[in-house]
Amino acid sequence: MKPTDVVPEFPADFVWGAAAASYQIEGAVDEDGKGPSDWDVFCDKPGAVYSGHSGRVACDHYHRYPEDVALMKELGIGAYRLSLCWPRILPEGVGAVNQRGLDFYDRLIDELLSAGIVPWVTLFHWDYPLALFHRGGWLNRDSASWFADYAALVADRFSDRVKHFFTLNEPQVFIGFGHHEGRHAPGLELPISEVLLAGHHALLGHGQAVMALRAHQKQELKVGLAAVGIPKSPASDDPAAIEIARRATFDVRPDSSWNNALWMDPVYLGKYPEVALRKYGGNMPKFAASDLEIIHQKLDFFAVNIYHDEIAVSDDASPDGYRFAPWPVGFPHTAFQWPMTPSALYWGPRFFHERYKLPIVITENGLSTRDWVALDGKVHDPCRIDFIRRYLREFRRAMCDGVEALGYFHWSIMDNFEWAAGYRERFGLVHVDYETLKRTPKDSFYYYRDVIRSRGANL
Ligand code: IFM
Repeated sequence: MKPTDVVPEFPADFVWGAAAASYQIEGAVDEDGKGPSDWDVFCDKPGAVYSGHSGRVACDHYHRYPEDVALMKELGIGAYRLSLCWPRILPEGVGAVNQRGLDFYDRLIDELLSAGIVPWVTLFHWDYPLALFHRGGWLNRDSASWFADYAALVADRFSDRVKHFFTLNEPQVFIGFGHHEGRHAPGLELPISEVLLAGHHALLGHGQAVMALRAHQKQELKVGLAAVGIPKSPASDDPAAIEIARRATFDVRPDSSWNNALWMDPVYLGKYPEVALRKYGGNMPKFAASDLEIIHQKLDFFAVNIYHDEIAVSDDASPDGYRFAPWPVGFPHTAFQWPMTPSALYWGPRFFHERYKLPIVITENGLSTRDWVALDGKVHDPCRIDFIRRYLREFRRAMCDGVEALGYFHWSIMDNFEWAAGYRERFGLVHVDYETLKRTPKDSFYYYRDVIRSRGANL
């Protein structure tokens, strides 16, 4: 696919944003009454996290948020996607409320609003209350109600000032990595039937949380769920190739929770995909039909985190009729070894919009690079500039081809704790020196600032 040569401006009301998540930047893991999360203990497990890193201090955003919000203001973003640390607010996950935790988010939200930045709040971005893990976590069906009670509390406290909410971030990852592959907290390696059960409860929690948010809203809220989307792109513009890619995008792999439709269809269409029922067979959880009614709440946008795609090509020898093309030798990859595939921001929005018929918000997109502060005191990250340019041109092309899109959040506003990869992977527009905690805007920060200012005319 060739990017379009002329990229028109993005609409005036397009939301330009950047994102981060509580455990990845806040630090202060045992301050002001916060309870422990599963990530706090997972990081203590030898070998679980690169070089024994943890989110104990992270970017110290908990104390330095005024400086970070000032940087966001300088960047010119209209919105910042943050997450709330559930055990900071409810140390045991349910029950007693930690006032000082709520106060922190009050301060942060007010600081954002006074800088003219709209907070888009994710309820759960992986730091799960340890006390609830001890009660079975997402494997316990009650987890859905625990999550909904937390959502109600959040709406009571913040929805006078926060209008945009996401329930879950990337269920594929906290269920897949966390409960199947053991690579993330809580570090479980369960059989697929248990994994699907935990996933079902998480989706039920999403549905109940949407209901709770709306029941407790102080203004009309806009609510979504931020799943990972790994689109499968066609190898050419040939309609048959596009059809293979479309089918592959919504296919499921029987031994893994890493797919799109398993998570998206129940939420947006009110049913598990037929292909999931067929391929998972008896491993699918048993549940009452009313569960799907709860999961299938009306949402205001289709939020999706897209980093790369895979190229699906026809293959008569495969039972599914396709396979993924290998990347050619020397194909560009990020520091994390993720392929650099701008077409993901064309085909992802196109296929997801076609199937789910909601306006698209890209809630995460970005890359890790090996950045450092150069002798001139600056951080030169030409790869990130090129990445942003290429991906946003493709997103704009999808919009030109009829995809309704509301916004784009770059991941991430600043370098941060990249889960099992610790601080090795730098995803930020702002460099963080983890010894001194000094922030240095990278070259890409200024490039993205100009993208925002020009509404994409400089892409
Ligand atoms: O850092 C993560 C984020 O927490 C969830 N989405 C992907 C990012 C990069 O791996």
